[in-house]
Amino acid sequence: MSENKIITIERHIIEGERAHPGASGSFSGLLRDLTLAIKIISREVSKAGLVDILGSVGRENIHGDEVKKLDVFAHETIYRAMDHGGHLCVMASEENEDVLNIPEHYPTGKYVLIYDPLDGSSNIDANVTIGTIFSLFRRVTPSWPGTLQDCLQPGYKQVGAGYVMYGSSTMIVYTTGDGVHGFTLDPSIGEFLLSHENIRIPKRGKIYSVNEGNFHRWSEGMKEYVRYLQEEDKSTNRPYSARYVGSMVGDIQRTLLYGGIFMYPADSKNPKGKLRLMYEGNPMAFLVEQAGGRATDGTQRILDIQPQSLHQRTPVFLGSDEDVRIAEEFLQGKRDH
Ligand code: AFP
Repeated sequence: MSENKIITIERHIIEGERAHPGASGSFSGLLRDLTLAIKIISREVSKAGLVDILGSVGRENIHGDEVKKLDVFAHETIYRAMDHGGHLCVMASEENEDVLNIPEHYPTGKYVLIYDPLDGSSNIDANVTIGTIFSLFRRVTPSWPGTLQDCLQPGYKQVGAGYVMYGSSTMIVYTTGDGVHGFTLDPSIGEFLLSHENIRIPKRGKIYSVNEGNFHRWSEGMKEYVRYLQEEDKSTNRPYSARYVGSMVGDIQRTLLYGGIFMYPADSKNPKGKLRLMYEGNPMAFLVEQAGGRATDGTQRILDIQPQSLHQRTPVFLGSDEDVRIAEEFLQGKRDH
């Protein structure tokens, strides 16, 4: 008989919290609420090609209800699942300009949730992997209500982070600072079961992931690095293979499991990069570091960046420790081959 234990995400979270004496259970409660939202979003995503949900906001479905775009649906579902649990003092969503307040008639708690409800949305219509990304902080202001100040914390202060991948199956991959663990949804029982315990990213990989269509907008160092990856050299496993989904969750999932490097550098069109520090950079950097990898903006650790605004952008270089270090050397002009 197989000795593998069957562990639901709920039990994993509760056992994780038990390891911290004095924990109130609030953190488990909020992850449980988030898991519910994720199941609802997963259900809608899996129907995306079947039902009339892909229309733009404002169109009506056959019932005469307004049809919401899937990203708006995901944004609202997470808010509605999380606003009344009493665990959060404020939220911020990639879909919303300002912070999202907890309604006055609900209790507030000590945590802050920052989320990208549906990342990679340009892939929805093609039925290609998309995801949800989330980041959790402890509040820094003393009492109700939470404010922008609670959100604008550097990534090293995250108490939890993760992503959901709506792919061939739905997975949650998360960390609370104690390794990275992956759970796969068994749709027949509606439970996420532990499928990838303690994910460790290889020290060096052989895959690079970047939107190479931007090549002519890159710095010389960046161009040189990619040329280096394409060169033939058996001793360093080059040339690397190129893979790019265009959904960060898909590209990061592969990078966590197989190693290599995922990049979205600064370029002449986006001098600060394209990806958002709070919604994409911080949570993915926390996961990659927890899996033993490295996450920088080319010069600085992403988790050390002090955010100035909710939607600020950052270049990202995430992946195997050795690969990201070599990329940094090229970007900083310390090597050219
Ligand atoms: P969308 O949600 O607008 O599709 O953006 C996805 C994303 O933020 C991230 O998931 C991808 O890695 C990256 O942008 C893709 O950007 P490019 O299309 O410029 O390569």
